Amino acid sequence: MPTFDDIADQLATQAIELPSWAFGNSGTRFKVFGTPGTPRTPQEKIADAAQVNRYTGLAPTVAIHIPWDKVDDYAALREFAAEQGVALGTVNSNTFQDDDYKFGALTHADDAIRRKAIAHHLECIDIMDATGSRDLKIWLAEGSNYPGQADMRGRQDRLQDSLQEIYARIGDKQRLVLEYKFFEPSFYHTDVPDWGTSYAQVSALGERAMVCLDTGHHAPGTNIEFIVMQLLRLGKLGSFDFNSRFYADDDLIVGAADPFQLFRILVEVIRGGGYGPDSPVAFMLDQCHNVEDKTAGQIRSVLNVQEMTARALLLDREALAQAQAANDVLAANAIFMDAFSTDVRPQLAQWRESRGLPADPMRAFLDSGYQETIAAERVGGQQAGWGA
Ligand code: AOS
Ligand code: ZN
Ligand code: ZN
Repeated sequence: MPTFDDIADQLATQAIELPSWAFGNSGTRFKVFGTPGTPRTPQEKIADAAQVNRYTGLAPTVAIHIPWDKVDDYAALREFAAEQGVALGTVNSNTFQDDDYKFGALTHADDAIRRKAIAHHLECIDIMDATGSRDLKIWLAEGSNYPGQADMRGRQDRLQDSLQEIYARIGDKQRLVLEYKFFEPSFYHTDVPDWGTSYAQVSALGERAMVCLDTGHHAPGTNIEFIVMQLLRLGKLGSFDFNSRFYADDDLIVGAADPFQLFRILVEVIRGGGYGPDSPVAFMLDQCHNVEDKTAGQIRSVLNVQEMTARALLLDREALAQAQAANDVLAANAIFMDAFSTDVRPQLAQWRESRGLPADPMRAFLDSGYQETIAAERVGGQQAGWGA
């Protein structure tokens, strides 16, 4: 098995993008609870995200969401982020909160509505130009609730037409990532329900169009690491939305519900060349903190990803390959489980200190008094956008 020293440098390149909406109040359709200190502006969300990076060194970028993070001057927002020590990352579009999109947006049969949805994405790309963002992330809430309600085939064709127009405006150094989700808010059919549909749609666009895999967007029991392997094999895994779940799209802290699944996913990411500074795979979080403090919740999340990455890097791949070749089922499984069962926390603490970071980032953040300060200063924090 490799030693911790063997993997230390690889850990140094880890970067996890935080979603601005994780810092806003969120909840379910039953209740959105307010948390003291919740940001009131995009700038305050970015300031909180910068705290996560300050104590962990793991989160150098913040994803924004349009219109939740709409401002007059995006170049100034970019400047503000830089002053806080972070950069603006992925721009997320939104076609799910407008009455016009009740029966679809990029798939709508009415051309005027489809054009409006395309125009929104072109505006997002203008924003990316100003913020210096690389990725446009598209998640579509479109679909139908009842058999017979919609012409699924026609919608698929219109989706491709719409994406072609959006992709034509994507710059040379920019990318389009298309997220899939098997249900919700539509319950009968969803227009981009699975990786295969996303793959088919983005493959028809070109090489700067990729798939976004949200770990909460699969049917229970789905072997997500298999999908990770396949998309990496096909060169089309663009990004992750990491979170964890017990039931559906719970958006809980990554690694909380099923740490072993996170480990298995990261093993395939590393195996397929999806980890490291030259990899095309963006690690992002897509989470909501409904009842816990948000900045601390984001710190817990990135630390969970780091811990599981370290364990996955420790996997003895040579020994595993030998056991696999010999069809030694139990030995192969034991090698796999040895890496998963390794407690890397003491070594990670030392590793952080050797790089000028607090050994215990959570403790350091809690001791800093930041949470108490924002709780006292900020009154009337913003809702993330969900659960209204
Ligand atoms: C929705 O279920 C998706 O996970 C989206 O990725 C995400 O939460 C949204 O794009 C935020 O705008
Ligand atoms: Zn997502
Ligand atoms: Zn989701």
